Amino acid sequence: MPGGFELRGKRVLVVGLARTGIATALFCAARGARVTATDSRSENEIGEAIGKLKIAGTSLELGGHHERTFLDQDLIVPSPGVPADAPHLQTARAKGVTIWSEIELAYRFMKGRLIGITGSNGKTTTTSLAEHILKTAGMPTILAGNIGTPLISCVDAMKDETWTVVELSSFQLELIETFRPNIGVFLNLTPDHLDRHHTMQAYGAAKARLFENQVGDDAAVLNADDNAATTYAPSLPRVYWFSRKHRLAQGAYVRGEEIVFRHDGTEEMILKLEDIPLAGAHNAENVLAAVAAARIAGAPPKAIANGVHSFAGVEHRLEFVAEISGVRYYNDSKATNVDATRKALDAFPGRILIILGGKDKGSDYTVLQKPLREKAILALLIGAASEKIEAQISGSVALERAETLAHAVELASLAAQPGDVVLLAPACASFDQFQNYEHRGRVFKDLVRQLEKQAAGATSGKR
Ligand code: UMA
Repeated sequence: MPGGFELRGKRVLVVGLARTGIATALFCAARGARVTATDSRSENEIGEAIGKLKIAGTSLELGGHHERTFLDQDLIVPSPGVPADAPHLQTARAKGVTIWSEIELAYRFMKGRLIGITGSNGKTTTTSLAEHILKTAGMPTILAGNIGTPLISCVDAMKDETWTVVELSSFQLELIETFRPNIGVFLNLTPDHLDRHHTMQAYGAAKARLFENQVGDDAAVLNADDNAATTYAPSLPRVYWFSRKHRLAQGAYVRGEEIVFRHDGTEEMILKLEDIPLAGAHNAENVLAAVAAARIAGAPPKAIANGVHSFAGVEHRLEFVAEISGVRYYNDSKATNVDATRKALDAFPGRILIILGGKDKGSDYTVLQKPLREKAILALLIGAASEKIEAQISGSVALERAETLAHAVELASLAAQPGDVVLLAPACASFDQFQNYEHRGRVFKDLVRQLEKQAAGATSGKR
Protein backbone atom coordinates (compact mmCIF):
# COMPACT_ATOMS: atom_id res chain seq x y z
CA MET A 1 0.00 0.00 0.00
CA PRO A 2 2.60 2.67 0.90
CA GLY A 3 5.14 4.44 -1.28
CA GLY A 4 8.26 2.74 0.15
CA PHE A 5 11.63 4.28 0.96
CA GLU A 6 15.20 3.22 0.24
CA LEU A 7 17.19 3.19 3.45
CA ARG A 8 20.37 1.59 2.06
CA GLY A 9 23.27 4.05 2.27
CA LYS A 10 21.09 6.83 3.77
CA ARG A 11 22.35 8.82 6.76
CA VAL A 12 19.69 8.44 9.45
CA LEU A 13 19.72 10.11 12.86
CA VAL A 14 17.50 8.55 15.55
CA VAL A 15 16.82 10.89 18.48
CA GLY A 16 15.82 9.41 21.85
CA LEU A 17 16.78 5.83 22.72
CA ALA A 18 13.90 4.28 24.60
CA ARG A 19 11.35 1.89 23.03
CA THR A 20 10.82 3.81 19.77
CA GLY A 21 14.39 4.92 19.17
CA ILE A 22 16.00 1.55 19.80
CA ALA A 23 13.51 -0.22 17.49
CA THR A 24 13.93 2.46 14.80
CA ALA A 25 17.74 2.43 14.91
CA LEU A 26 17.86 -1.37 14.64
CA PHE A 27 15.30 -1.35 11.80
CA CYS A 28 17.27 1.21 9.79
CA ALA A 29 20.63 -0.46 10.45
CA ALA A 30 19.23 -3.83 9.31
CA ARG A 31 18.24 -2.20 6.01
CA GLY A 32 21.68 -0.80 5.30
CA ALA A 33 21.29 2.78 6.55
CA ARG A 34 24.23 4.63 8.16
CA VAL A 35 22.62 5.16 11.55
CA THR A 36 23.58 7.60 14.27
CA ALA A 37 21.64 7.27 17.52
CA THR A 38 21.58 10.07 20.08
CA ASP A 39 20.08 10.54 23.53
CA SER A 40 20.36 13.19 26.21
CA ARG A 41 20.93 10.34 28.69
CA SER A 42 24.30 8.66 29.24
CA GLU A 43 25.18 5.09 28.27
CA ASN A 44 24.77 3.95 31.89
CA GLU A 45 21.33 5.52 32.16
CA ILE A 46 20.11 3.89 28.94
CA GLY A 47 21.34 0.44 29.92
CA GLU A 48 21.74 -2.79 28.04
CA ALA A 49 19.97 -1.80 24.80
CA ILE A 50 23.12 0.10 23.87
CA GLY A 51 24.89 -3.25 23.34
CA LYS A 52 22.41 -4.15 20.56
CA LEU A 53 22.98 -0.80 18.85
CA LYS A 54 26.75 -1.30 18.97
CA ILE A 55 26.46 -4.78 17.45
CA ALA A 56 24.28 -3.31 14.69
CA GLY A 57 27.08 -0.85 13.85
CA THR A 58 25.25 2.29 14.97
CA SER A 59 27.29 5.43 15.78
CA LEU A 60 26.36 6.70 19.22
CA GLU A 61 26.13 10.24 20.57
CA LEU A 62 25.08 9.98 24.20
CA GLY A 63 24.74 12.37 27.14
CA GLY A 64 23.46 15.18 24.88
CA HIS A 65 22.81 16.23 21.27
CA HIS A 66 25.14 18.19 18.96
CA GLU A 67 23.66 20.50 16.35
CA ARG A 68 26.24 19.50 13.73
CA THR A 69 25.06 15.89 13.88
CA PHE A 70 21.50 17.00 13.07
CA LEU A 71 22.58 18.88 9.93
CA ASP A 72 24.61 16.07 8.44
CA GLN A 73 21.66 13.70 7.74
CA ASP A 74 19.24 12.55 5.04
CA LEU A 75 16.55 11.66 7.58
CA ILE A 76 15.94 12.35 11.27
CA VAL A 77 13.50 10.22 13.27
CA PRO A 78 12.80 11.82 16.68
CA SER A 79 11.10 9.69 19.33
CA PRO A 80 7.58 10.80 20.34
CA GLY A 81 8.94 12.16 23.63
CA VAL A 82 11.26 14.59 21.80
CA PRO A 83 9.46 17.90 21.12
CA ALA A 84 8.99 18.46 17.37
CA ASP A 85 10.08 22.08 17.86
CA ALA A 86 13.32 21.23 19.71
CA PRO A 87 16.00 23.76 18.58
CA HIS A 88 18.25 21.24 16.74
CA LEU A 89 15.25 19.85 14.85
CA GLN A 90 14.19 23.34 13.85
CA THR A 91 17.67 24.11 12.53
CA ALA A 92 17.78 20.83 10.58
CA ARG A 93 14.28 21.45 9.18
CA ALA A 94 15.33 24.91 8.01
CA LYS A 95 18.30 23.32 6.19
CA GLY A 96 15.95 20.92 4.37
CA VAL A 97 16.62 17.70 6.32
CA THR A 98 13.61 15.35 6.25
CA ILE A 99 12.11 14.76 9.72
CA TRP A 100 9.62 11.93 10.16
CA SER A 101 8.11 10.26 13.15
CA GLU A 102 8.68 6.52 13.49
CA ILE A 103 5.11 5.76 12.32
CA GLU A 104 5.79 7.54 9.01
CA LEU A 105 8.94 5.49 8.42
CA ALA A 106 7.18 2.28 9.50
CA TYR A 107 4.24 3.04 7.21
CA ARG A 108 6.49 3.05 4.16
CA PHE A 109 7.42 -0.58 4.81
CA MET A 110 4.05 -1.88 5.98
CA LYS A 111 1.95 -4.67 4.46
CA GLY A 112 -1.77 -5.29 4.87
CA ARG A 113 -4.35 -2.84 6.16
CA LEU A 114 -4.29 -0.33 8.94
CA ILE A 115 -6.77 0.95 11.54
CA GLY A 116 -5.41 4.09 13.27
CA ILE A 117 -7.04 5.28 16.48
CA THR A 118 -6.42 8.64 18.15
CA GLY A 119 -8.13 10.93 20.68
CA SER A 120 -7.32 12.44 24.06
CA ASN A 121 -8.82 9.55 26.02
CA GLY A 122 -9.94 6.01 25.40
CA LYS A 123 -7.30 5.27 22.75
CA THR A 124 -5.78 2.33 24.54
CA THR A 125 -9.09 0.67 25.39
CA THR A 126 -10.56 1.24 21.92
CA THR A 127 -7.42 0.04 20.15
CA SER A 128 -7.17 -3.11 22.28
CA LEU A 129 -10.89 -3.81 21.89
CA ALA A 130 -10.93 -3.28 18.11
CA GLU A 131 -7.98 -5.66 17.77
CA HIS A 132 -9.63 -8.19 20.06
CA ILE A 133 -12.86 -8.07 18.01
CA LEU A 134 -11.04 -8.60 14.71
CA LYS A 135 -9.12 -11.51 16.23
CA THR A 136 -12.40 -12.98 17.50
CA ALA A 137 -13.70 -12.69 13.94
CA GLY A 138 -10.77 -14.82 12.76
CA MET A 139 -8.91 -11.98 11.04
CA PRO A 140 -5.08 -11.88 11.36
CA THR A 141 -4.19 -8.87 13.51
CA ILE A 142 -1.30 -6.93 15.04
CA LEU A 143 -1.67 -4.48 17.94
CA ALA A 144 0.87 -1.65 18.03
CA GLY A 145 1.74 2.04 18.49
CA ASN A 146 1.38 4.37 21.45
CA ILE A 147 -0.05 1.44 23.39
CA GLY A 148 3.58 0.42 24.01
CA THR A 149 4.91 -1.50 20.99
CA PRO A 150 6.50 0.71 18.34
CA LEU A 151 4.81 0.16 14.96
CA ILE A 152 8.21 -0.20 13.29
CA SER A 153 9.02 -3.26 15.37
CA CYS A 154 5.94 -5.03 13.90
CA VAL A 155 6.62 -4.40 10.22
CA ASP A 156 8.47 -7.66 9.58
CA ALA A 157 5.52 -9.69 10.96
CA MET A 158 2.96 -8.10 8.62
CA LYS A 159 1.43 -10.00 5.69
CA ASP A 160 -0.92 -8.79 2.96
CA GLU A 161 -3.94 -10.09 4.90
CA THR A 162 -2.89 -8.53 8.25
CA TRP A 163 -5.01 -5.87 9.94
CA THR A 164 -2.72 -3.71 12.08
CA VAL A 165 -4.60 -1.81 14.75
CA VAL A 166 -2.47 1.08 15.95
CA GLU A 167 -2.92 3.57 18.77
CA LEU A 168 -1.70 6.99 17.64
CA SER A 169 -0.68 10.00 19.72
CA SER A 170 -0.48 13.62 18.63
CA PHE A 171 3.31 13.37 19.04
CA GLN A 172 3.44 10.61 16.42
CA LEU A 173 0.93 12.18 14.03
CA GLU A 174 2.47 15.65 14.01
CA LEU A 175 5.49 14.39 12.05
CA ILE A 176 3.86 12.28 9.31
CA GLU A 177 3.97 12.89 5.57
CA THR A 178 2.19 10.04 3.74
CA PHE A 179 0.90 7.94 6.67
CA ARG A 180 -2.63 6.82 5.77
CA PRO A 181 -4.88 4.50 7.77
CA ASN A 182 -7.55 2.62 5.82
CA ILE A 183 -9.81 3.33 8.79
CA GLY A 184 -9.05 6.37 10.96
CA VAL A 185 -10.85 6.79 14.31
CA PHE A 186 -10.88 10.16 16.16
CA LEU A 187 -12.39 9.53 19.60
CA ASN A 188 -12.50 12.91 21.33
CA LEU A 189 -10.48 16.04 22.00
CA THR A 190 -9.98 17.47 25.50
CA PRO A 191 -7.02 19.43 26.94
CA ASP A 192 -3.82 17.40 27.18
CA HIS A 193 -0.13 17.82 26.31
CA LEU A 194 -0.47 21.62 26.26
CA ASP A 195 3.10 21.84 27.56
CA ARG A 196 4.14 20.38 24.16
CA HIS A 197 1.55 21.70 21.71
CA HIS A 198 0.96 25.03 23.52
CA THR A 199 -2.58 25.56 22.14
CA MET A 200 -5.66 23.35 21.75
CA GLN A 201 -5.72 24.33 18.09
CA ALA A 202 -2.21 22.96 17.51
CA TYR A 203 -3.01 19.84 19.53
CA GLY A 204 -6.24 19.17 17.59
CA ALA A 205 -4.55 19.87 14.26
CA ALA A 206 -1.78 17.36 15.03
CA LYS A 207 -4.38 14.65 15.77
CA ALA A 208 -6.48 15.51 12.72
CA ARG A 209 -3.51 14.70 10.48
CA LEU A 210 -4.87 11.15 10.87
CA PHE A 211 -7.28 11.86 7.99
CA GLU A 212 -4.95 14.02 5.90
CA ASN A 213 -3.83 11.41 3.35
CA GLN A 214 -6.99 9.31 3.18
CA VAL A 215 -8.50 8.63 -0.24
CA GLY A 216 -11.24 6.74 -2.05
CA ASP A 217 -12.43 3.77 -0.04
CA ASP A 218 -10.79 4.80 3.24
CA ALA A 219 -13.08 5.49 6.19
CA ALA A 220 -13.05 8.20 8.84
CA VAL A 221 -14.86 7.48 12.13
CA LEU A 222 -15.65 10.33 14.54
CA ASN A 223 -17.51 10.89 17.80
CA ALA A 224 -20.77 12.74 17.06
CA ASP A 225 -21.15 13.56 20.77
CA ASP A 226 -17.81 15.37 21.04
CA ASN A 227 -18.11 18.93 19.73
CA ALA A 228 -14.38 19.47 19.53
CA ALA A 229 -13.71 16.29 17.54
CA THR A 230 -16.58 16.79 15.07
CA THR A 231 -14.92 19.93 13.70
CA TYR A 232 -12.17 17.72 12.28
CA ALA A 233 -14.45 15.57 10.08
CA PRO A 234 -12.76 15.33 6.67
CA SER A 235 -14.57 15.77 3.38
CA LEU A 236 -14.32 12.11 2.44
CA PRO A 237 -17.06 10.02 0.82
CA ARG A 238 -16.87 7.51 3.72
CA VAL A 239 -17.35 9.38 6.99
CA TYR A 240 -18.91 7.31 9.79
CA TRP A 241 -20.00 8.51 13.22
CA PHE A 242 -20.61 6.98 16.61
CA SER A 243 -22.94 8.32 19.28
CA ARG A 244 -24.48 7.44 22.63
CA LYS A 245 -27.12 10.13 22.21
CA HIS A 246 -28.23 10.40 18.60
CA ARG A 247 -29.55 8.22 15.81
CA LEU A 248 -27.14 8.42 12.88
CA ALA A 249 -27.40 8.09 9.12
CA GLN A 250 -24.10 6.19 8.98
CA GLY A 251 -22.28 4.57 11.92
CA ALA A 252 -22.71 2.97 15.37
CA TYR A 253 -25.15 4.27 17.98
CA VAL A 254 -27.30 3.37 20.95
CA ARG A 255 -30.94 2.56 20.20
CA GLY A 256 -32.82 1.85 23.42
CA GLU A 257 -30.81 -0.86 25.18
CA GLU A 258 -28.87 -1.92 22.09
CA ILE A 259 -25.90 -0.91 19.99
CA VAL A 260 -26.74 -0.82 16.29
CA PHE A 261 -24.70 -0.13 13.16
CA ARG A 262 -26.26 1.65 10.21
CA HIS A 263 -24.69 1.57 6.79
CA ASP A 264 -26.16 2.37 3.35
CA GLY A 265 -29.67 2.56 4.82
CA THR A 266 -29.49 -0.83 6.59
CA GLU A 267 -29.60 -1.04 10.37
CA GLU A 268 -28.01 -4.04 12.11
CA MET A 269 -28.38 -4.94 15.77
CA ILE A 270 -24.88 -5.67 17.09
CA LEU A 271 -25.17 -6.24 20.85
CA LYS A 272 -27.05 -5.33 24.02
CA LEU A 273 -25.66 -2.58 26.26
CA GLU A 274 -25.84 -4.98 29.20
CA ASP A 275 -23.30 -7.22 27.44
CA ILE A 276 -20.58 -4.56 27.67
CA PRO A 277 -18.15 -5.75 30.36
CA LEU A 278 -16.57 -2.31 30.98
CA ALA A 279 -17.75 0.30 33.51
CA GLY A 280 -18.49 3.95 32.72
CA ALA A 281 -20.27 5.95 30.00
CA HIS A 282 -16.92 6.76 28.38
CA ASN A 283 -16.35 3.04 27.86
CA ALA A 284 -19.69 2.80 26.03
CA GLU A 285 -18.23 5.39 23.62
CA ASN A 286 -15.05 3.35 23.25
CA VAL A 287 -17.15 0.28 22.46
CA LEU A 288 -19.19 2.18 19.85
CA ALA A 289 -15.97 3.35 18.17
CA ALA A 290 -14.47 -0.14 18.16
CA VAL A 291 -17.73 -1.64 16.86
CA ALA A 292 -17.83 0.87 14.00
CA ALA A 293 -14.18 0.27 13.05
CA ALA A 294 -14.56 -3.52 13.21
CA ARG A 295 -17.78 -3.52 11.17
CA ILE A 296 -16.24 -1.27 8.50
CA ALA A 297 -13.26 -3.66 8.42
CA GLY A 298 -15.69 -6.48 7.65
CA ALA A 299 -16.11 -8.29 10.97
CA PRO A 300 -19.58 -9.93 11.13
CA PRO A 301 -22.05 -8.62 13.78
CA LYS A 302 -22.05 -11.90 15.75
CA ALA A 303 -18.25 -11.95 16.02
CA ILE A 304 -18.29 -8.28 17.10
CA ALA A 305 -20.77 -9.08 19.87
CA ASN A 306 -18.65 -12.04 20.99
CA GLY A 307 -15.50 -9.91 20.89
CA VAL A 308 -16.97 -7.16 23.06
CA HIS A 309 -18.43 -9.66 25.48
CA SER A 310 -15.13 -11.53 25.95
CA PHE A 311 -12.96 -8.40 26.27
CA ALA A 312 -11.15 -8.44 29.59
CA GLY A 313 -10.25 -4.73 29.68
CA VAL A 314 -6.86 -3.07 29.64
CA GLU A 315 -4.14 -2.95 32.26
CA HIS A 316 -3.87 0.47 33.97
CA ARG A 317 -7.30 1.57 32.66
CA LEU A 318 -9.85 1.46 35.49
CA GLU A 319 -8.28 -1.89 36.30
CA PHE A 320 -9.72 -3.63 39.34
CA VAL A 321 -6.83 -4.68 41.60
CA ALA A 322 -8.28 -6.12 44.82
CA GLU A 323 -10.95 -5.88 47.46
CA ILE A 324 -9.48 -5.64 50.95
CA SER A 325 -11.74 -5.46 54.01
CA GLY A 326 -14.63 -4.32 51.81
CA VAL A 327 -12.57 -1.55 50.12
CA ARG A 328 -12.08 -1.85 46.35
CA TYR A 329 -8.80 -0.66 44.80
CA TYR A 330 -8.66 0.48 41.14
CA ASN A 331 -5.60 1.27 39.03
CA ASP A 332 -6.25 4.00 36.43
CA SER A 333 -2.61 5.04 36.05
CA LYS A 334 -3.31 5.74 32.38
CA ALA A 335 -5.44 8.71 33.53
CA THR A 336 -2.60 11.09 32.74
CA ASN A 337 -4.82 14.13 32.14
CA VAL A 338 -7.65 15.93 33.86
CA ASP A 339 -10.39 14.69 31.55
CA ALA A 340 -9.44 11.03 32.07
CA THR A 341 -9.54 11.58 35.83
CA ARG A 342 -12.98 13.18 35.54
CA LYS A 343 -14.18 10.11 33.62
CA ALA A 344 -12.70 7.75 36.20
CA LEU A 345 -14.54 9.61 38.99
CA ASP A 346 -17.68 9.36 36.87
CA ALA A 347 -17.45 5.57 36.70
CA PHE A 348 -18.22 5.11 40.43
CA PRO A 349 -21.28 6.15 42.44
CA GLY A 350 -19.25 7.90 45.18
CA ARG A 351 -17.10 7.60 48.34
CA ILE A 352 -13.84 7.65 46.40
CA LEU A 353 -10.40 8.16 47.93
CA ILE A 354 -8.42 9.41 44.96
CA ILE A 355 -4.66 9.59 44.44
CA LEU A 356 -3.75 12.62 42.32
CA GLY A 357 -0.46 14.13 41.15
CA GLY A 358 2.79 13.51 39.34
CA LYS A 359 4.36 15.65 36.64
CA ASP A 360 2.19 18.57 35.60
CA LYS A 361 1.52 19.06 31.87
CA GLY A 362 0.23 22.61 32.11
CA SER A 363 -3.23 21.33 33.11
CA ASP A 364 -6.12 23.21 34.69
CA TYR A 365 -7.14 21.14 37.73
CA THR A 366 -9.97 23.49 38.74
CA VAL A 367 -12.29 21.47 36.48
CA LEU A 368 -11.92 18.60 38.94
CA GLN A 369 -13.52 20.61 41.75
CA LYS A 370 -17.10 19.69 40.89
CA PRO A 371 -16.62 15.92 40.40
CA LEU A 372 -14.39 15.76 43.49
CA ARG A 373 -17.02 17.55 45.57
CA GLU A 374 -19.70 15.13 44.32
CA LYS A 375 -17.80 11.84 44.31
CA ALA A 376 -14.64 11.96 46.46
CA ILE A 377 -14.16 11.94 50.22
CA LEU A 378 -10.37 12.35 50.25
CA ALA A 379 -7.67 13.39 47.75
CA LEU A 380 -4.12 12.21 48.39
CA LEU A 381 -1.55 14.28 46.55
CA ILE A 382 1.74 12.89 45.27
CA GLY A 383 4.69 14.12 43.24
CA ALA A 384 5.84 17.38 41.72
CA ALA A 385 2.38 18.77 40.87
CA SER A 386 1.06 18.53 44.47
CA GLU A 387 1.34 22.22 45.24
CA LYS A 388 -0.42 23.35 42.05
CA ILE A 389 -3.18 20.76 42.42
CA GLU A 390 -3.71 21.67 46.07
CA ALA A 391 -4.04 25.36 45.15
CA GLN A 392 -6.52 24.57 42.36
CA ILE A 393 -8.82 22.04 44.08
CA SER A 394 -8.70 23.14 47.71
CA GLY A 395 -12.16 23.53 49.26
CA SER A 396 -13.75 20.86 47.05
CA VAL A 397 -12.56 17.79 49.00
CA ALA A 398 -10.46 16.90 52.06
CA LEU A 399 -6.80 16.92 51.05
CA GLU A 400 -3.65 15.31 52.29
CA ARG A 401 -0.09 15.68 50.96
CA ALA A 402 1.21 12.10 50.73
CA GLU A 403 4.32 12.91 48.60
CA THR A 404 4.87 9.27 47.49
CA LEU A 405 2.57 6.63 46.08
CA ALA A 406 3.49 4.22 48.89
CA HIS A 407 2.48 6.74 51.52
CA ALA A 408 -0.72 7.58 49.62
CA VAL A 409 -1.79 3.92 49.50
CA GLU A 410 -1.02 3.55 53.20
CA LEU A 411 -3.03 6.68 54.11
CA ALA A 412 -5.93 5.59 51.87
CA SER A 413 -6.05 2.12 53.44
CA LEU A 414 -6.19 3.66 56.92
CA ALA A 415 -8.93 6.14 56.02
CA ALA A 416 -11.18 3.95 53.85
CA GLN A 417 -14.34 2.31 55.15
CA PRO A 418 -16.03 -0.82 53.75
CA GLY A 419 -17.81 0.10 50.51
CA ASP A 420 -15.28 2.83 49.60
CA VAL A 421 -13.17 2.91 46.44
CA VAL A 422 -9.44 3.75 46.41
CA LEU A 423 -8.64 5.06 42.95
CA LEU A 424 -5.27 5.89 41.39
CA ALA A 425 -6.28 8.34 38.63
CA PRO A 426 -3.55 10.95 38.93
CA ALA A 427 -4.38 13.48 36.12
CA CYS A 428 -0.64 13.91 35.56
CA ALA A 429 2.28 12.33 33.75
CA SER A 430 4.40 9.97 35.82
CA PHE A 431 7.92 10.97 34.87
CA ASP A 432 8.77 12.85 38.09
CA GLN A 433 8.74 9.64 40.17
CA PHE A 434 8.37 6.74 37.69
CA GLN A 435 9.71 5.53 34.34
CA ASN A 436 6.25 5.76 32.77
CA TYR A 437 2.56 5.30 33.63
CA GLU A 438 2.86 1.52 33.36
CA HIS A 439 5.60 1.53 35.98
CA ARG A 440 3.43 3.74 38.23
CA GLY A 441 0.48 1.36 37.79
CA ARG A 442 2.59 -1.71 38.58
CA VAL A 443 4.01 -0.07 41.72
CA PHE A 444 0.44 0.77 42.81
CA LYS A 445 -0.70 -2.83 42.24
CA ASP A 446 2.30 -4.19 44.15
CA LEU A 447 1.50 -1.89 47.09
CA VAL A 448 -2.14 -3.00 47.08
CA ARG A 449 -1.13 -6.67 46.93
CA GLN A 450 1.18 -6.16 49.92
CA LEU A 451 -1.81 -4.70 51.80
CA GLU A 452 -3.85 -7.70 50.74
CA LYS A 453 -1.22 -10.10 52.13
CA GLN A 454 -1.02 -8.15 55.39
CA ALA A 455 -4.82 -8.21 55.70
CA ALA A 456 -4.90 -11.97 55.00
CA GLY A 457 -2.13 -12.48 57.59
CA ALA A 458 -4.01 -10.45 60.18
CA THR A 459 -7.20 -12.42 59.52
CA SER A 460 -5.49 -15.85 59.76
CA GLY A 461 -3.64 -14.69 62.92
CA LYS A 462 -6.98 -13.94 64.56
CA ARG A 463 -8.28 -17.45 63.95
N1 UMA B 1 15.10 12.21 24.85
C1 UMA B 1 16.20 12.79 24.23
N2 UMA B 1 16.13 14.13 23.92
C2 UMA B 1 15.03 14.88 24.21
C3 UMA B 1 13.91 14.28 24.86
C4 UMA B 1 13.98 12.93 25.15
O1 UMA B 1 17.19 12.14 23.95
O2 UMA B 1 15.04 16.08 23.90
C5 UMA B 1 15.18 10.78 25.16
C6 UMA B 1 15.02 10.40 26.61
O3 UMA B 1 16.22 10.54 27.32
C7 UMA B 1 14.59 8.94 26.50
C8 UMA B 1 13.81 8.93 25.16
O4 UMA B 1 14.10 10.15 24.50
O5 UMA B 1 15.67 8.05 26.39
C9 UMA B 1 12.33 8.84 25.48
O6 UMA B 1 11.58 8.75 24.32
P1 UMA B 1 10.02 8.54 24.41
O7 UMA B 1 9.47 9.34 25.53
O8 UMA B 1 9.44 8.79 23.06
O9 UMA B 1 9.91 7.01 24.87
P2 UMA B 1 9.44 5.67 24.16
O10 UMA B 1 9.72 4.58 25.11
O11 UMA B 1 9.98 5.55 22.79
O12 UMA B 1 7.85 5.83 24.15
C10 UMA B 1 7.15 6.37 23.04
C11 UMA B 1 5.87 6.99 23.60
N3 UMA B 1 6.21 8.04 24.54
C12 UMA B 1 5.70 9.28 24.49
O13 UMA B 1 4.90 9.62 23.65
C13 UMA B 1 6.13 10.26 25.54
C14 UMA B 1 5.04 5.91 24.29
O14 UMA B 1 3.80 6.48 24.67
C15 UMA B 1 4.76 4.77 23.30
O15 UMA B 1 4.11 3.71 23.99
C16 UMA B 1 6.06 4.24 22.72
O16 UMA B 1 6.80 5.33 22.13
C17 UMA B 1 5.82 3.19 21.62
O17 UMA B 1 5.14 3.74 20.52
C18 UMA B 1 3.64 6.72 26.07
C19 UMA B 1 2.96 8.06 26.31
O18 UMA B 1 3.02 8.58 27.42
C20 UMA B 1 2.73 5.65 26.65
N4 UMA B 1 2.29 8.62 25.29
C21 UMA B 1 1.54 9.84 25.45
C22 UMA B 1 0.15 9.55 25.96
O19 UMA B 1 -0.36 8.44 25.77
O20 UMA B 1 -0.46 10.48 26.54
C23 UMA B 1 1.43 10.52 24.09
